[in-house]
Amino acid sequence: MTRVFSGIQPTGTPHLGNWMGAISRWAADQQPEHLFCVVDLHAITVPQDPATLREQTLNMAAWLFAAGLDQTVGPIYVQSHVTAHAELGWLLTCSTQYGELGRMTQFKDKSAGKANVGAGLFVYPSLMAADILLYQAEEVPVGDDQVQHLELTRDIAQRFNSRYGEVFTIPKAVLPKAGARIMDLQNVGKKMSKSSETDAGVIWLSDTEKVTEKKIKRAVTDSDGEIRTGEGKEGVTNLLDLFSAMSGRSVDDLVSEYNGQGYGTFKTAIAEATNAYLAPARQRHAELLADKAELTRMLVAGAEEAERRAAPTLAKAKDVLGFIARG
Ligand code: ATP
Ligand code: LTN
Repeated sequence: MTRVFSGIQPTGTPHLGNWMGAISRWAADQQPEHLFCVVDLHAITVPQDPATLREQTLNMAAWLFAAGLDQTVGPIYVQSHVTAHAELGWLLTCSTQYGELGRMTQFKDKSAGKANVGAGLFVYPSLMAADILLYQAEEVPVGDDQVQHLELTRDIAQRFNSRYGEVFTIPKAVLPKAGARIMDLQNVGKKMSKSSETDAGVIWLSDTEKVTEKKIKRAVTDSDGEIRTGEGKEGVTNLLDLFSAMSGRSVDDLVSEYNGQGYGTFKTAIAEATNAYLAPARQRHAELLADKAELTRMLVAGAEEAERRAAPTLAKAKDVLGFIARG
């Protein structure tokens, strides 16, 4: 049984990229050794309104359960409920080099042009390393934007192990075959992102069916009318990737069915497939959010189990660093 950990930030509502690259895949093969976390400590690396953060954390947790993740199979929880994350995060920050953090593209993107950049945004990857290493995770299912953070996590773990002894398992990123990087429907040069400026390019899981359809029909393509991948076909390729991830059919299979039918027919088929695909989760999400006390209770149960699993590694890391045991 492979140990798995992954996390998602409660910043904004999730979109189809998060769903394809992360949430739906986590649910597809959930096992008892898998942990999934709403990483609220990571969210505060950029300013957050407290009431909004509280609401979005529950909202994101509800999407995880709506995807089919089951608290009775393995822990689903909120990062700030398990203090070991912050504690190991600090220990690992002290084993991470300034130069390594400065090279992270996510940091460069999120700090570019900002006058006040919090130190938390800079040390974000050390906390992410702690999330993963705390549970001796072997695999981390993520979209491809997180591969660089995973490489750094491996370097931090290897450095710590060679200096203090074998404490951490060296994890690896696992990317989905389709949907690892869904692009913005209006700006195909950028990944679909919670922090996108153009609402029209992002399909929010919370969008109505009508809005979903409209956004797909307006997705940027090109003028040659051919449904295939290749140079200059970024918009169509993105739609094919999305369709493939949702339907489980190969891109080649979709090309042979739809090429020659025109973009209108192709987009209508994708819009219908998307709405049909998301319908059960959208419904379940609304039901879960209607009982916030129950949702919170489920998350606390997940946190208690996660805490139990995290304790031995945290204790070992503190011991090898030379901290005096409390007895
Ligand atoms: P933000 O814009 O706030 O950085 P985000 O949209 O990148 O948010 P995250 O919370 O950083 O979302 O990512 C959660 C998970 O979703 C990660 O595993 C990430 O790799 C994946 N993911 C994010 N965007 C995409 C995308 N466009 N396609 C596929 N996977 C994605
Ligand atoms: N950095 C990730 C979110 C994240 C994460 C993690 C993902 C925080 N900790 C641990 C996997 C494992 C993001 O921005 N998507």
